[in-house]
Amino acid sequence: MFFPVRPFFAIALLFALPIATHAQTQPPKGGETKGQDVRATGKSKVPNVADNDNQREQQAGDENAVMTTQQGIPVGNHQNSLKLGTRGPTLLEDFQLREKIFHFDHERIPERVVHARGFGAHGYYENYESLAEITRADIFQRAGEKTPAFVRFSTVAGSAGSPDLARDVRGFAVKLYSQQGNWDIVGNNIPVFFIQDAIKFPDLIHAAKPEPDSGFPQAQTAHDNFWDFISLTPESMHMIMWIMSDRTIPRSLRFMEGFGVHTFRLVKTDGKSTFVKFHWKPKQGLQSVTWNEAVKINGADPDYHRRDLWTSIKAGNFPEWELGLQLFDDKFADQFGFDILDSTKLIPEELVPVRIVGRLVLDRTVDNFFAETEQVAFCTQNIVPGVDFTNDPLLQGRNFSYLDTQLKRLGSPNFTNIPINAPRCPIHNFQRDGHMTVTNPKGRVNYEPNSWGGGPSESPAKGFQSYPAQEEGTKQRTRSEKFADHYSQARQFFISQTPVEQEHISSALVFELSKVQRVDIRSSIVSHLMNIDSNLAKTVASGLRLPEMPNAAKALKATRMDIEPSPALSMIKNGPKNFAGRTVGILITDGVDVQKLNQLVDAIKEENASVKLIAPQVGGVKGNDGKWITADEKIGGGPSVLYDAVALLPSKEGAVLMAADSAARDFVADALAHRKFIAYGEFAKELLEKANANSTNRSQVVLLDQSNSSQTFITKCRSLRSWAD
Ligand code: HDE
Repeated sequence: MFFPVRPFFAIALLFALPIATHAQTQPPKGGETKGQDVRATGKSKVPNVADNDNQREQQAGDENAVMTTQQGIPVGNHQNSLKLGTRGPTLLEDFQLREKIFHFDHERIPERVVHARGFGAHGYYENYESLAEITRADIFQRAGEKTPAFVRFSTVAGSAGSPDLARDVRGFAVKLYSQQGNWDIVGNNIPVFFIQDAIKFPDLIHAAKPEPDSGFPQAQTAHDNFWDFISLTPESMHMIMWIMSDRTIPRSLRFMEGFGVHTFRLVKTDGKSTFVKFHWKPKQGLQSVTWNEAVKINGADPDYHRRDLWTSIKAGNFPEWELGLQLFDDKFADQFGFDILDSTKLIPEELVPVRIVGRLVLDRTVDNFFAETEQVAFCTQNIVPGVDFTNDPLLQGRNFSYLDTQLKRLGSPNFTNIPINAPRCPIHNFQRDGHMTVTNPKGRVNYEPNSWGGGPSESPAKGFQSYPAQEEGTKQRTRSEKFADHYSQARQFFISQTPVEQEHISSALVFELSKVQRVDIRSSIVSHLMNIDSNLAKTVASGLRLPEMPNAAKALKATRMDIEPSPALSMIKNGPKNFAGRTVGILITDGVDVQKLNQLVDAIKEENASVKLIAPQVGGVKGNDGKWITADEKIGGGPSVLYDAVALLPSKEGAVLMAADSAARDFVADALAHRKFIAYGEFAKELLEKANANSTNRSQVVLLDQSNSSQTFITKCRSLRSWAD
């Protein structure tokens, strides 16, 4: 039996040792790589294999526990079902077989109706300062206190097996296991939403999901039904600007912001309330990929985001976000031109600054994907004393939906007892029984009040108290006047972007609408764009070759042209200041200049970035010092779209081979087209020019001719992409 070494192990080796010392003169032999999955332990373990009935089977020994059935009965033979003779029919009495197949048949639970594809990790929230002057929420009382957290990131539209780089909003759901119960901030990586009222959510999702007759397209909004719904829902225009921007194709889950979206309340001990919007700001800085890259990443590595999060946590590069609060009072709310209860609007940071109050660190991967990531059940209704809802009609609807959906998915009201969902503080109540009860309450009392003198009772002082907001009005199905401006903030978002980002928005719109077959839907979207920015509308119309320019859509409220740009809304203006956490893919061949390679690797590691070595074969190459260097990927298996920057270090002979190899030429051509920084050794010039004429004259390309040129390359990499070329 051959257990291949996993890529993580190879990477771990690469970082554990400098290249020169780790190199050996011969390629590693197959036997040296034997072992079980080493991702978790880093240790390899050869199973206890014994001969049995002429078959090689694993048997219990010193290291392995005795296998049992679910009932605890020790298993004597796990390779064969019980048959009559060697070739006879299988016997119904084989309880082992029946139990195993029965369990397997029921391994799946319904996937989430939205946000089905997700990835989670454990960590903690650390509070920087006491916020007792704003809220009584326990986690905010003491500086330096850590609260355990679990975060699940997700896409929205695709099913559980869809690719990570779909153009889509990302879910950013945080469960905080506070001493006063679980608090879930179930947010997204975009601060606004498509619709203003929860009653439209099923329509939005039906329109976005695969069309009901054909069952496609999967994980894509580029189809008629989605854009038809959008063209008839002008309140979605602000969100459309965001989803057509690069925010919906993040480079990594580590490089995106998170937002609570709705306005909530923080309530302090004396009952005073402050409105709040929650922000998660990535310490790693913001970064996205281009659409062409996203499409190629989906083919090369559909698990790109989850693999990135998993490997960086395993490598000890724990991603961090700072929690920011936008705090404001009723006076601000009344004066603000938009309704703070309208989730299609944001409050510009220039108007209400974001106050940083703590950090969220993800430092532990899950042990089991199903038990934790799949079974985690977020509910917007999970709030703690000191936090409260507002009347945002979207939030009010969500508070029903999440509890309801968990029952469908997890099958029992006892889902709160599953370890990932269970609070980490004492639970005392009389909620009892039901499917899958795992608690075993003692005694006769199961109601309150009782005169037996047992059981918990309420505490007005310690317990949750709803903020006593004054409410009155006529029962009606209408929206507030203040929700009516659908275009002004869409415009503000667009004019806050750099020209490169604006170009990406218009290209995304052209791409998506080109997949829409009905010309009237394309034209209708352009008519909405006219209310946002006439140049954007014209660019999209000409990109679609619309037969004629439509009139601007009829607006409930005219777009405000006086709103200033908000620089905080641009990703490029808020990129990282360094290259930490990013990856350089280095193309090497036999005869690679080891000194140059080591210099480059050192400079990259100095920046807290990482390296992947790509070679003609995954087994590796022999350096110019005669020693062996193990590769992480084979050329073609590690296209440049998987890396943030690339380096080309073929030997003279290797360069000739690479220039004739289409995968190597694509490696370079893509890196050039995606404006990545490229370092190259003297022999790679021809390869670069084969991929794109005159490419060596571009400022994104750095010749590694002196010892400090590795540093020059890394310094350039800090701006992530060379948009100027
Ligand atoms: Fe959700 N949403 N949503 N949503 N949502 C769900 O709950 C819903 C909305 C968000 O990683 C579901 O457990 C309604 C806004 C995230 O497990 C469901 C409305 C925002 C996740 C549901 C919204 C979100 C969900 C599906 C309109 C950003 C994934 C499975 C009123 C602030 C959580 C589930 C995870 C999941 C309903 C709108 C974020 C059906 C009715 C706005 C991050 O309950």
